[in-house]
Amino acid sequence: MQLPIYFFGDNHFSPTPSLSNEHKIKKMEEFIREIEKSKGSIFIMGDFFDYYFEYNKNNPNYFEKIFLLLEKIKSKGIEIYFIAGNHDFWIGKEFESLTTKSFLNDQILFAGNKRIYVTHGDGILSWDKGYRLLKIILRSKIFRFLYSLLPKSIAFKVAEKISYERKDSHKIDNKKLDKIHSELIEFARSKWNKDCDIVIMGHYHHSFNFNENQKQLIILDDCCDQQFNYAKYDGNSIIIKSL
Ligand SMILES: [Mn+2]
Repeated sequence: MQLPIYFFGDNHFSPTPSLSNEHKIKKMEEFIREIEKSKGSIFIMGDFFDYYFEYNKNNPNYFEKIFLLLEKIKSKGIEIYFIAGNHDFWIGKEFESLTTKSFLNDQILFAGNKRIYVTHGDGILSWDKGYRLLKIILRSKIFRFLYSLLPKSIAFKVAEKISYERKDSHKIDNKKLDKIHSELIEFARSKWNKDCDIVIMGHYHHSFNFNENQKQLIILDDCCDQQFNYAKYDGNSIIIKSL
């Protein structure tokens, strides 16, 4: 994996055209201009798409513009890694071919002199039990096959509904936020104990950093239409930046 590595995610690019989508694309183009000289790799941390389902045949490509952006990045000699989020785990060969490598599960990176644990961040919390089961069902081959048989217009409506409800769950108060952070710190400690130095995740749509004994937990903020938040790892240390 080429250094530096740029981590970002939660762009939530929508399959339907919108002004917000156009702003996000502009922000991402700005990001590409920023990184093209230093080459390296990008690591997309999931929920890059708000909804993504790839059909084996007659796949409607809602994301032509986004695919062109990825091709542009690749053409500049930058590697592209992708880890699935809770909105975009139904990727297929077409999307994968645009990336250097795509992953459906958490990864440990050995790059530079740190070990980095990368996760989207969903399904970690103690009260996510029901969701963890749902996650297994939704990702199963059989569910995916049955879902692919639905008329595309209906499949799309179902997905829009799920997507909306999932996003709603991000509206939380401070007390809940503290509880979330303390659980994520516990999660990070379990990875630090297994020799990882940095645990990085997205999903929570806000920024949070925690250091302990030279180990780091980084929760990255999202890439919305106003701001493109990312982390740059040069092989020694990781810094949080935004455009
Ligand atoms: Mn997510």
